[in-house]
Parts: sequence; C-alpha cells; structure tokens
Amino acid sequence: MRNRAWTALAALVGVISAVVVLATAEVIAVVAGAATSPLFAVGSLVIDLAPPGVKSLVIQLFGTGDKVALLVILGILVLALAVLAGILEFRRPPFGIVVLVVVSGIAVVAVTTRAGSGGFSGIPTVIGMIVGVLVLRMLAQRLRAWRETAVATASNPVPMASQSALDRRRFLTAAGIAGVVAVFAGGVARSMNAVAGAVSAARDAILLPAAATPAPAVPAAADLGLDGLTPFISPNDAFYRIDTALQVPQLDQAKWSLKITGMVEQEIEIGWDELLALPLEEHLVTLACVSNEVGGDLIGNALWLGYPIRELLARAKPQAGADMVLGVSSDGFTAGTPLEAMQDPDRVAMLAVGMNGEPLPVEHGFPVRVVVAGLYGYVSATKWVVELRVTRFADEEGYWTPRGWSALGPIKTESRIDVPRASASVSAGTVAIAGVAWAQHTGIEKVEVRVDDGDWMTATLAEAPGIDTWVQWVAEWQAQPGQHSIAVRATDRSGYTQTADKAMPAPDGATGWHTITVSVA
Ligand SMILES: Nc1nc2c(c(=O)[nH]1)N[C@H]1C(S)=C(S)[C@@H](COP(=O)(O)O)O[C@H]1N2
Ligand SMILES: [Mo]
Repeated sequence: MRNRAWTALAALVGVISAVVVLATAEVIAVVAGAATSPLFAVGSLVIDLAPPGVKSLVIQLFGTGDKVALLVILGILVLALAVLAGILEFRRPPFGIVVLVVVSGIAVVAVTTRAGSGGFSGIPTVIGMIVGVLVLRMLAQRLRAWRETAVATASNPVPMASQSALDRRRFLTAAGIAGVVAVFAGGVARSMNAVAGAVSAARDAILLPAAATPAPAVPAAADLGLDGLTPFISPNDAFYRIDTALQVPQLDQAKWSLKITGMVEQEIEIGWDELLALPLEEHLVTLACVSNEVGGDLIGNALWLGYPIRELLARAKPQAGADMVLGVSSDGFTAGTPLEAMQDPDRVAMLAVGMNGEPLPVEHGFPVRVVVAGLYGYVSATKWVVELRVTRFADEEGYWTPRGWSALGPIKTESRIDVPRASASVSAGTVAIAGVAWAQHTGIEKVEVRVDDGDWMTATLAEAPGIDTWVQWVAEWQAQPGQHSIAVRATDRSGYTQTADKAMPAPDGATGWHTITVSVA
C-alpha cells in the first residue's frame, strides 16, 4: 500500500476516535442529564468567547442561519483536529492522544462553565475522552502492526503474507466495530437526549388565562394589505429570532420561577402558577434588534400577554442608588435595563408569557421573557428569564456591553421600504411605495419619501393602535421609465427626523435613510 493510503487510514482512526468520544459522552448523558452533553456546549463556549467583530460578521453573512453556519464551521474544525490526532498517533505516538485530550479538555471546560451546570456535568465528556483515548491508541497500534507486516511482505512474501492478512483483519474488525457501535449508540443516545430536553409537548398543553386588561383590538386599517408589505402583526413562526443559544433552553414551566434579587428590601420569588393567577395585561409591542441594518428585517410586532414588572418591583422595593435591572436568562445571557424604564407607569415593561395568543414559542423564551417597549432587545428582552437583579450600571453589565455594544439601548427612529422590493422592475404609471416606520414608545408622526433628487412627499400613515408598534405607510408615485432611487425618512412625535448620516449597527443602532433603486419600464 502507498504511503498516502496509510495516512488516510490513520486519519480515519482519528475520526472514529472522535466519534467514540462524543458517542460515549452522549450515552452517559442519557443517565447524567441531557444538559451534560458536550455537543452544543462547545459551540456555546465559542459563541461567548468569539470577538465581537467575528460575531457581527457571522450574523451579517448568515443572518438567522448564523447558528447553523457556526455548527458547520465548528464541525469542520473538529473533523480536522480528529484527522490530525489520528495521523499523529499513527506516526508520532503519543501526540495524537495529546491532541484528543486537549480538545476533549476544552469540551469539559465548555460543559462545566455553562450557566446552571454543576461541577459533575463534565463527567460524561471525561469518560468519553478516556474511552476515545483507548480506542485511538488501540487502533493506531493495530494499524502500525499491519503496516509493518505489509512492508515486510513486500521483501519477504512467503513467511509474512499470512501474518499481514491477519493484522489487516485485526485492524479492520476493530475499526469497523468501534465505528459502527459509536455511530449507532451515539445516534440513539442523541435522539433520547434531544427528546428528554424538549418541552414542546408541555407547552402545547398550556391554556393561558384571558387578559384582565386586554389590548385594544387591532384596527383593520392598521394593515394596508398591500402585496409585499410586511403584515402589521408578525406571525410567531416568521418572527425574527436572535440569541446566543445554540441549543434552545428547554425550561419546564412547572419548575420555572423568577427571583427578584439584589438591591431590594425584600427578595421575592414567583412561580408559573402564581404569575398566571395575577391580573395579566396585553400589549402590542414591536421588538427590534440593535444589529438590524438600515432596511433590515430583525424587527417584529406581536401581541404580548404578561404582567407588569413594575408591580413586582414594587413588592421587592428597590433600594436607593439602584439604577439597573439585570435580566438573567437560564442560559447565562443577561440584559441590563434602566430601573427607571421598568418602574415607569407610562411604559410597557412586562414579564411576557403569551405571544400572539399562544404560550411563548420555545425559541422566543418559553415559559417567560421580558418585553420592554422602546428598548432594543439586547438591553431588555431577556428570554427564558429566571432572575431580575436590581443593581447599578456601575456594578454590572449586560451580555453585550463588554462585547462592544452600548450599555443603554433606546430604539432609534427608523423606516423601511418594503414595496417595491429593492432592485425590482416596475411598469411606468402609478406605483405604490410602501413600508413600515417605527419609533417605539415615542410614536411616528410623519413618513416622507423622495424619488431621485425630487421633493420629499408625505406618505399616508396606516392606523396605529398605539405608540409602541411600527406603523405601515404608503405613497403614490407617478413612475417615469428609467432607473430611480427611492429614499424614506420618518419623523417621530418628539419632532426628531431621521438623520441621513449612515452609522453601522454597533455600538447602539444603525442610522441613515433606507434607499433602494428600481427600474421602471
Ligand atoms: N436568553 C436570551 N435572551 C435574549 C437574547 C439572547 O441571546 N439570549 N437576545 C436578545 C436580543 S439581542 C434580541 S434582539 C431579542 C430577540 O428576541 P426574539 O428572538 O424573540 O426576536 O432577544 C433578546 N433576548
Ligand atoms: Mo438583538
């Protein structure tokens, strides 16, 4: 056999050993608890440690597919390391084992540093590593033995040929059994762990109480019903999703509780049943992500059902000097919100349990999340929330603050053109230009559009049921043949008109006028 073939077999040995590590950990996690599986823990660690620039780049490149992209990149990296471990163990033992131990060690750190994980959560990965090392060593030894007798056969066929065939069989049998058992047992265990972690069935069985204070009905005139225009209410399955969670936290609502801690006279704790027994309110609030680029779609509008946080804070009685409420998620994510915003009787700041008439979807924070009108999600909208810590901006920071984002995140007044689509071709004549505009907690006063270097034309605003949602708008344009650029700008009820100055999303939200080009024929 050629040198390259031996190397390929050595690489295969490395891959089999890596699969054995993961499969063993997965099998033990069936008993130890699905949360101890290292599969997603490593990815989560990478997300948390990634420099801010890299993260924004991944979100920019892959959008909501960022998680899948990360898993694929990570998978390729792990595969490359496994190949390296196999080749090293074959050619330069024990360096392959060293690589395997180092990589598994990183996985152990990843599992044990996950929020809410105990000190023993690394055990499945450690056992996986031990079994993986034994398999790697054994397979590399057998492969070397086979190569020795195979090489000897070339110069001395008579005594060596049968020994070589035996060595070959010994290697192939061991590699085959290890590979098949690992893939099969690991696969079964993974699906058991996935099911054990799932709460969707429990969620489906929940019947939320009606709101004591319902939101006013959405006026039919809030939706202009134009083709291609974003609907006023974003359906749950189309609602944008942004979070750092590779594996969506699966919280059992029966075991869920929220603690209000920190600088308060009285720490309090509230469970699911208690929360649902309170007089719940409904509010229409448009949530927006600070990472949204001008013209982007990281924004959505929903009807939220929940309980005002200010009422719970009033029970806990914040102490003088406190100025921040740090929302803490079960997955370790945190968001720092001004205490004032959560106590303000005129601002919606709620612990939400329902979204558009159903329990929160698991990926949008089931069972309970925070929704605050007028603040970007990263400083307010903690999903899977388990603690509200009353503290000071001087003492604590939310997840994104040390990663290059501003500590305060009021939503900037913005507008977007949905119709026509950017770069679309339209026929000459009367063309509807339409989109959405938002200035949550302030309200939109006016939207204007401009074609090429013409005058700003005032658009017609659809009805808006309040100041916390986006509003649709439409303008009529007599389109002449040729290439045209269309820009939009909104003015909010504080009198502020969107600046033309272009700013990137970091550190506190993008600015600039959404501008598209269309060709008219
Ligand atoms: N636990 C947790 N909550 C989170 C986040 C997160 O990463 N983890 N991301 C925040 C950000 S940046 C935004 S924009 C909103 C998005 O909420 P959505 O995914 O329901 O649209 O959730 C916020 N809450
Ligand atoms: Mo966000």
